[in-house]
Amino acid sequence: MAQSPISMMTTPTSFETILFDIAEGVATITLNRPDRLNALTTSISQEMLAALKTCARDDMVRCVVITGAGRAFSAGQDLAEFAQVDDDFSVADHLRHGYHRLVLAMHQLEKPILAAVNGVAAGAGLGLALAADMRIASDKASFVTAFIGIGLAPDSGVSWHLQRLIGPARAFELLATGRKVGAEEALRLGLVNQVVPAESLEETVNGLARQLAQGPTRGIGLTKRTLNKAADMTLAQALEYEAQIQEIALRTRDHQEGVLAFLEKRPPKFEGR
Ligand code: LHQ
Repeated sequence: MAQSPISMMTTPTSFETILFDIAEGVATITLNRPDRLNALTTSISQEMLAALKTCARDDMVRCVVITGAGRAFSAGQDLAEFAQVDDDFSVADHLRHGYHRLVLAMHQLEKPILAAVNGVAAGAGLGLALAADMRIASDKASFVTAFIGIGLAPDSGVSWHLQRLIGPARAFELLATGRKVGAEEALRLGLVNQVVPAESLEETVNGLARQLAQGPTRGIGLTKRTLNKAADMTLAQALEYEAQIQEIALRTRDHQEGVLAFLEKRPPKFEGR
């Protein structure tokens, strides 16, 4: 099938539209087109995907933070880039080659992902925030589904994540009206885990990320896998799946260390193995 130039994915060798940094077990991906509110281009999607692959491969990475440079988290699809597509452009292929890979990479990464939502998250930018395992929002953050504003239905996993987080009726309201939700309302709805003053967002997220990065990474990854699977299972299936996963968790070094540390009345020193 013919691909539009904006749909073609190649692995970049250096990053131009994101910042990527690894320190103390925490990888931070910063969407970095602040003058465009970190609107998502093919380039930013490719670079994010490459960074997420590094996060999956590198055992030193034990927690991932995704955030935006400047005053926005991300305004979603770059509509200027989108306006330039040619006649044989397929939006479905664009989604498959870009956002699907990103959202699935986040979902499948068996390491915790925190979205530090520093400002507006709209459209596919909201999709990325929702695909994280937790969202810590600045009091200046806001959430806009945005799709309906340009006559579109949800994509980038928003239909799947949003109704699971806030329920189908609220998800419908936000998708059908495009109403902007502020940080405090997002907290009440269960869209975010925590709201903090803008000036302490970085410190709060880094503190939590470092705490998670010092945790039993395999156990956390298996927890994520179990929750993901349970979302589509019957109770009986989920019980059986938990039992199988526990067999794996029980064989990790960090489980042994956790029990030993408890018995020796000292804090555990988890190595992520
Ligand atoms: C932007 C954008 C933007 C380019 C602000 N693009 N420049 C998938 C597949 C295919 C097709 C379509 O979509 C999708 C998935 C999606 O993501 S659909 C949803 C796409 N996103 C939107 O429709 C959101 C559009 N933006 C807005 O509604 C507002 O900008 C928000 C609510 C995000 C922020 O509003 P303000 O804080 O008032 O900022 P602003 O509107 O003044 O924007 C600042 C600048 O950023 C401005 O440029 P300028 O040159 O005037 O300073 C905007 O044009 C630019 N910008 N979003 N998505």
